[in-house]
Amino acid sequence: MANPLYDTLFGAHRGSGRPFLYLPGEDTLSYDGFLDIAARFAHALTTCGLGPGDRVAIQVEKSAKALALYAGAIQAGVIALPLNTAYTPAELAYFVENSGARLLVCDPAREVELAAMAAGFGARCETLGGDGLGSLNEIAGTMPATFATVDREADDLAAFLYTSGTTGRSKGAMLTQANLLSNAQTLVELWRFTDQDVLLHALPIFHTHGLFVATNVILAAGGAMILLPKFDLDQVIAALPQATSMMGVPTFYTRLLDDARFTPELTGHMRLFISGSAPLLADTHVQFEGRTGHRILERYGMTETNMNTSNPYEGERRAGTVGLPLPGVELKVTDPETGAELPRGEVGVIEVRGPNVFKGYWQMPEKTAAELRADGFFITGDLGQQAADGYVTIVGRAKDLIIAGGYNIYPKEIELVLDDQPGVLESAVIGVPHPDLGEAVVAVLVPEKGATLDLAQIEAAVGDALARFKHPRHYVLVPELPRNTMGKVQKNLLRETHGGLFAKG
Ligand code: MLC
Ligand code: AMP
Repeated sequence: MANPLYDTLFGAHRGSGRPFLYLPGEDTLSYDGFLDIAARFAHALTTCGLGPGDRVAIQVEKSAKALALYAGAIQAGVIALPLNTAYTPAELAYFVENSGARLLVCDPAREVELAAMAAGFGARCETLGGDGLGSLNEIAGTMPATFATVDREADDLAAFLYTSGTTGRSKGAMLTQANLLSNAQTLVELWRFTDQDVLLHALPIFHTHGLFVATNVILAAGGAMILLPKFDLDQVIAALPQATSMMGVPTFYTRLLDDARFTPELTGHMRLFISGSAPLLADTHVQFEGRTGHRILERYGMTETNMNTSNPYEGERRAGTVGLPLPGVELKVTDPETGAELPRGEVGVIEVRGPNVFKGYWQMPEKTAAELRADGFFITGDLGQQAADGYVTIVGRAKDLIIAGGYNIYPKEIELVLDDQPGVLESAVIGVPHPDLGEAVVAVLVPEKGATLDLAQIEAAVGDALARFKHPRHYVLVPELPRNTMGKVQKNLLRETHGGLFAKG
């Protein structure tokens, strides 16, 4: 095949006459209509000077056109770099510079603040709004609806997804065509997706879950999606009767369970509910089954590896576990100190190897070497155990990471900003249990001797530097941080002390 990812996910549906996107309040978009738009975007990218292997940074609202831009990039052999719409200009500047993107596509409302930054890094800036309008759309609109698909090898890069790290510096995870394709095909089979499926899609499309799991799986199956701009309870409940399946982060399911309209009558026709990106409490799993009769299928993945494990479609969906390694994915649990494989049942770091595992971090060979072993095993940083019958349970994290509403937040990134503020001697950022988001960010600050902290100024500085979802929801002032004999801050003690901050009631 000339371009395995494009040909399989997109090109194969030319002439199928099937629907692809149901867009509430708008006309349904067929695969053919979608592929026409994608081809126009492929031309637009080429017209903007991008060729195979170049990067396009994309920070746009969720829409059919945004998905078509992703498809067009793959067709043109351009590496797509989707970015969270919450990122600040300061965060975006890092991504554009680090990736060497030749084009930044942003919302028309942000063009003024971003164009000069992009130009500073030699990148062009074009726009695409949530309504599908913008300068890139205007260029695309003048282009033909067919495009000669650019040849790509399975090992060529298809996308970069930036993921923060424990050092506070984001890394571009390089994903190949084969990474994305193999995972989508495995999941279609495992989860029994067909062209009769209609997936309720309320996730953002700038992360693995919404783009490479939800969208790619539906594309590989030739099914359709109800594309909602975001998770909105009323819209989700209104759309459920037309759907056969849904994917979401645990917050989606706890919010649905909190709503009296979420009944067995509303969900009786559904084939499948899937959860991932953050731990689904066993209690939520049980409550969900009690309410709807459906057992949520929980799976486990990450940016660098796409999906690693899943509970079975048929067979036991075991609450509190993330199921079994996917076909073709090897999983082992190792000693965090020595890297030696541990016997089944023991807790250690989860490592995975398979066609799903990324190629490394963009231009960061030392960081790649620290996490991706020479033998191909990726060290996930998640702590877990595998039972004798193969089921994997995640029990914690070796990495200092907070997951709020399915978004990863690395404390170091926030601590670096806080430590820079006037009067702050040092800081420790922790995640504490939160009834809606799973975890919420709390900043523990130690003022310099005699200093009075100006929290409004600190919040403003955090606001300039970091996306809203990373902002501490609460600040605590303490005279000193608890440390162990090695001088390391004992965040577990801070979590114990402040764990009840957001308790219900
Ligand atoms: C929004 N806010 C968040 C937040 N989402 N804060 C912390 N964590 C989040 N996840 C902020 C908003 O900016 C807003 O700020 C305030 O919280 C209230 O917003 P909201 O309207 O209540 O939030 P909502 O828009 O409903 O979003 C919550 C959410 C959303 C859970 C629906 O965050 C979401 O769709 N999450 C999915 C993330 C995801 O797709 N993760 C997959 C990563 S891939 P203000 O200004 O109002 O105070 C991955 C691999 C894998 O992990 O395995 O899948
Ligand atoms: P990201 O790097 O944003 O893709 O996030 C990946 C991380 O999310 C993993 O390393 C896990 O810590 C977490 N994660 C994903 N799925 C699950 C799950 N089902 N249960 C617990 N944690 C999960």
